[in-house]
Amino acid sequence: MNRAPEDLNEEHLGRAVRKNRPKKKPVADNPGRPAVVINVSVKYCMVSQNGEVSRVRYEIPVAPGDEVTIRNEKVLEIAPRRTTLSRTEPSNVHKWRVIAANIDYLLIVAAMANPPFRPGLVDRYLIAASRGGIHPILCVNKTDLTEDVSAAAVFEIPTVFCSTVTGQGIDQLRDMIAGSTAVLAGHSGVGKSSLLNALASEDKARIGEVDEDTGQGKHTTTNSRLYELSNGARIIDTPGIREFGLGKISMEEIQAAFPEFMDRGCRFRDCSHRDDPDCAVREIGGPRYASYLRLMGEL
Ligand SMILES: Nc1nc2c(ncn2[C@@H]2O[C@H](COP(=O)(O)OP(=O)(O)OP(=O)(O)O)[C@@H](O)[C@H]2O)c(=O)[nH]1
Ligand SMILES: [Mg+2]
Ligand SMILES: [Zn+2]
Repeated sequence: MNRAPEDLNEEHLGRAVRKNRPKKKPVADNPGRPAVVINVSVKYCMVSQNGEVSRVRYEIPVAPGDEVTIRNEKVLEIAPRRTTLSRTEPSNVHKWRVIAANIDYLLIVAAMANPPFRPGLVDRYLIAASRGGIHPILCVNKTDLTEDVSAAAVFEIPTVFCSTVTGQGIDQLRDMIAGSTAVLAGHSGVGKSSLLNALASEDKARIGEVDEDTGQGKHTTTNSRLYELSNGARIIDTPGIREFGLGKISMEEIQAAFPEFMDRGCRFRDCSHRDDPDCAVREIGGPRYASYLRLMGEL
């Protein structure tokens, strides 16, 4: 009977072969310890093991939310990522950056005023969420500043109207993400860190103030960081951005982002909703249609 070489056991190997075999690495002695990445800087990252935070080196690129194994104060390996939120670098559209890993919810934070609402960014986050397998939740913050939230009520995704001033929506949002990992994303100044502070109110003593004071009376987040809440939620606060680079977008991705256009009764089933005749979507128009045209313009 022929045996594959790996079937051969010790008795089948000559003495010389046995002697020259590489020594076993002492892996069994120190298998490493599991941890979650909370914050990344050059060469080093902060990791948490059941709330105990330490600083370790890494060579394989890591992102907040990564489940890693640590050995000898170094990241040994990263577990396969369940989900990722990624975008292209502002300076290089071919270079991808993983913003966060293993996230369940993308909290797209927007304000109706100060700064003004920009639907284009929400559209882009929705495509990123769909690509990354993450559930989006639109958080319309600063509702204390304006009564009219109609511009934000057009998205067919779970939406929470909230205010860190009046406390509106905070309990609802906390319940929605309990036991999950969520990432706060949006323009600078919309209130991401304020929402984190409000959501983490019970953990304040442990977490401390989230913001970093820039010394100019302004608190701007400069580095993403994961926070562990007592309700089991993990929240990643990220710096505000102007643009969200998506790389190349496909027609299918855009159409999937506008499910409400499916059954509007266009003459053609494969209507592009641009210049096809008898297009009901074009006829109805509105802010979602404007969003659609904006994204189609990028194809
Ligand atoms: N009126 C009002 N102001 C708010 C609310 N939430 C936050 N703010 C204020 O908005 C400003 C920006 O809030 P931040 O939480 O720092 O915003 P951010 O999204 O984390 O900003 P970056 O870190 O720069 O991305 C601060 O002055 C907050 O006090 C709110 O619900 N209502
Ligand atoms: Mg912030
Ligand atoms: Zn159409």
